[in-house]
Amino acid sequence: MNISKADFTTEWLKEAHITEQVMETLTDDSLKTAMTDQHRTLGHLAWHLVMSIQYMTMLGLQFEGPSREQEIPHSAAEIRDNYRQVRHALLDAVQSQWSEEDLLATREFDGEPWTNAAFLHFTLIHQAHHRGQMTVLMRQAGLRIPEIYGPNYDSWIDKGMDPLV
Ligand code: NI
Repeated sequence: MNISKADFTTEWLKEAHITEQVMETLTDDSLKTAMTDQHRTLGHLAWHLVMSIQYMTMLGLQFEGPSREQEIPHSAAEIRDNYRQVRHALLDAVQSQWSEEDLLATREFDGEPWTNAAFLHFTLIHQAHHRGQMTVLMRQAGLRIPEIYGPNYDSWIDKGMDPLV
């Protein structure tokens, strides 16, 4: 999907804000939570969202972020701070370094032609996908989930309503 800079900016500001709220809810202890020993931990998923933004530098965008070699932090605050930095850095880089024509530049990815705009769209969808995985693990870890796209169990309880099931 070819989105414009304005579309990306609007969506990214909303989506990254939600992700930041999710990151702010993480605790150090919760980072070890996983479905099984074979699956990614909550900390791993959170760090994956930081790094998948950082990987956009492979498309020629230049911005600061953690190095690929850096180990997954054991501190929820460190993951959150890195996310906060890199989510703003990506948007600044897109706005200042890419023209609308640059968004239509194509490169091969996995045997298919992808525009830079399609990578931006993917970044939005990919983040929502892993954020959904995170909220399940966060519930397992006993954390309260912030509202994502609307009220959830805890917010219904707060309002004295029966949670929808
Ligand atoms: Ni992924």
